Amino acid sequence: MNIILFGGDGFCGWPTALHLSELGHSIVIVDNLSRRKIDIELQVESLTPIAPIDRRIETWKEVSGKDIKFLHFDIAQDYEILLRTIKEEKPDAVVHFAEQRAAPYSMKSSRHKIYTVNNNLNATNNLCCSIVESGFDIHLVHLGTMGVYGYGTSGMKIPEGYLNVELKEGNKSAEMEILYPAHPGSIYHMTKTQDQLFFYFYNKNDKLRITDLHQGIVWGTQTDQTKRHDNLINRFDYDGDYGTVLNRFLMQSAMGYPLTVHGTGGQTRAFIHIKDTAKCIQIALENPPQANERVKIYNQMVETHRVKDLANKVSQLTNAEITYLKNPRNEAAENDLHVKNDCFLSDGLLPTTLDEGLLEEVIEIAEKFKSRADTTKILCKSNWSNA
Ligand code: NAD
Ligand code: USQ
Repeated sequence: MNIILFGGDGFCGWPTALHLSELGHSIVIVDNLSRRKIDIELQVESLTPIAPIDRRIETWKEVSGKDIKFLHFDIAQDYEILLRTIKEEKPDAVVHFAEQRAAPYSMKSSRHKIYTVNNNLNATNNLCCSIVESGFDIHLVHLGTMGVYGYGTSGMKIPEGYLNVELKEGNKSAEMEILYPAHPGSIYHMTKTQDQLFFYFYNKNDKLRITDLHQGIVWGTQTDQTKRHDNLINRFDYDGDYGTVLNRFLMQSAMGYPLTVHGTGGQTRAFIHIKDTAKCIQIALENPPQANERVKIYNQMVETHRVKDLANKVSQLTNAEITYLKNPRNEAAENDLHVKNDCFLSDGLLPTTLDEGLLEEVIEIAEKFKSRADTTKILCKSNWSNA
């Protein structure tokens, strides 16, 4: 397939680009490198030393013999260039990673809220518009989030996107299929719930074929392809804005820094290894929705854990201390989470679990690169409310 990866220089996009390239697909990466610029704004760097995008691509050519094309532009702002790219590249499918993805960053200030909303909503709408305007039948695969469902205890297994409900008014009732009610917990997560409505509309109105992947928290760093050369290494965020919980705990344990559990640590979240992210996107690309099919939604996650259980697991492995900090977020202190993920399992995903991958991450990444860490950047300073 001809595939364009929007946001293909990022943490999920780069290993996915290499995975799909290795499988023989023709890959174009579009990225405005905003993630690298945010590192400069936050005065922090990936724990792993990431090469510039041109060097990444040259190195991939050397080790695999395969070409990846890179185009540098902003899909939220440069609509005409986006449309021209779609018309010239004639992709069979596009994968959309190109959003501001950190909840704490989206809650830092009004400026960060406005940037996140403008960037994410315009990126998604521009992409849908450009596919419609091109007139081509292109499968759009989007990286969404488990957070669209929210993190209250729902009392049921969260379905893959849709719910059948009965509407009642007096003695009248009607059955309906609806999107699972949206419960965003940050401005970032709110943009993902809005993305769902864009997809609902463009699918209904323009018959766009869309797959929306409701992904859990991604952990791990390397894949079989990114391990093939130091210049291909994936990014590893550990700072208080972009670092996600499990990767932060792994890095903190290597540094001898007490693990930073927010609140009671009773928050339950869904997790997936970066290798499985790439594999799931492959599966989604190989199983596109048919013409006239509604938006296909998969829950892209492997296992759920409470934050305090993760801290204990890492601590058992490394003897790290654990601290319980005042939670900077406005989120439920405790929640249960049960999620259906039958689609990927029935389509052949053989997932990597925490028990298999944790030690390798501590030794090969966190220990190896700990001297690059700036400990002043570890604590999460973005507060959900001014109180
Ligand atoms: P990332 O920030 O590392 O990568 C996103 C990439 O998109 C960056 O390279 C950035 O420069 C680019 N980008 C952003 N806005 C752009 C624009 N307007 N035009 C062109 N390029 C743009 O994030 P990631 O962790 O790779 O996440 C990718 C996607 O997966 C996001 O949409 C995110 O919401 C979703 N997701 C990530 C996780 C996770 O744990 N990392 C979990 C669930 C879902
Ligand atoms: N947490 C801690 N200590 C820390 C960091 C986080 O206890 O040092 C807690 C948070 O308070 C939260 C949980 O861990 O309860 C998860 O936080 P996170 O930063 O790992 O993940 P989150 O903000 O939800 O966002 C990440 C990605 C986002 C993706 C989302 C998937 O950054 O792009 O959409 O995971 S999900 O959470 O399933 O919605």
